Amino acid sequence: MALTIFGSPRSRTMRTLWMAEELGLDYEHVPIAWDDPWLKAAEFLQINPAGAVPAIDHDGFGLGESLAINLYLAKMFGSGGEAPLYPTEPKAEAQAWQWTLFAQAHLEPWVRRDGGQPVYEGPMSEFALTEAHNALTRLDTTLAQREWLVGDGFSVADFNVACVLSPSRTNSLDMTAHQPTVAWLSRCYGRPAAIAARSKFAG
Ligand SMILES: N[C@@H](CCC(=O)N[C@@H](CS)C(=O)NCC(=O)O)C(=O)O
Repeated sequence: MALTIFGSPRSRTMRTLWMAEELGLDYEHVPIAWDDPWLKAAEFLQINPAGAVPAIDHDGFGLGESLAINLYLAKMFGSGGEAPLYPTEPKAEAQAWQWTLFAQAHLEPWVRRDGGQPVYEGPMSEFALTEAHNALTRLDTTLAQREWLVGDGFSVADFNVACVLSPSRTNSLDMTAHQPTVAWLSRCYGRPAAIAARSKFAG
C-alpha cells in the first residue's frame, strides 16, 4: 500500500500525522503549507476538491477533511487486535460518528485559531466563548462518568474530539471549570503516539 499525507504539521495535518503514528503506518509526508498555491492546482484538487490540508492519497484514493481521514484510517488499519482504535459494533461505531460530528459542529467553530487570527475578540467573542464552554460542559458530563468516550478504551472518538481540542487551542481558554475534560485530554495527549508525533513534527 502507498499512503501519502499532504500538509504542514503546523496545520490540522498534525491530526493525520498523530493518527498515522497511533496506527504505526508507513507513509510519505509532503509538508505543504496551507497557503501554497499548489493546493488550488488541478492536480491537488483531484485529491481534495476543497484545496486544503490535510489530505491523503491512499493507493490513488484521495480524501480531505481531517476527521474523515481519521475515521477512514482507523477503520482501515485499526479495527482489529486487542485494543481496536475503531469500534466495529454498529452502536459503538455510531457513537464514534456522533462524537466526531459533535467535535466538528460544536467545538471546531468556537476553538479554531486559523491563520493566527484571534478567536475571542470582536463582536462574536462573547457568543463564541459561551458556545465553547457549553460544548466543553457537555463533554465534562460524559467524562465525569467514564474514562473514554466510547467503550472501555481509547478510540477514534476520543482521538477526533481531542485533536480538535489541541493544546494550542485549549491554552486560549480558561479550562478551570472543565476538569473532567482536562484530565481526559492529559490521558489522550499522554499517549506514546501523541508524544512521538509532537516530538517528530511540532518542533
Ligand atoms: N475542515 C477541514 C479544514 C481544513 C482547513 O481549513 N485546512 C487549512 C489548514 S489548517 C487550509 O488548508 N487552508 C487553506 C485553504 O482553505 O485555502 C479539515 O478539518 O480538514
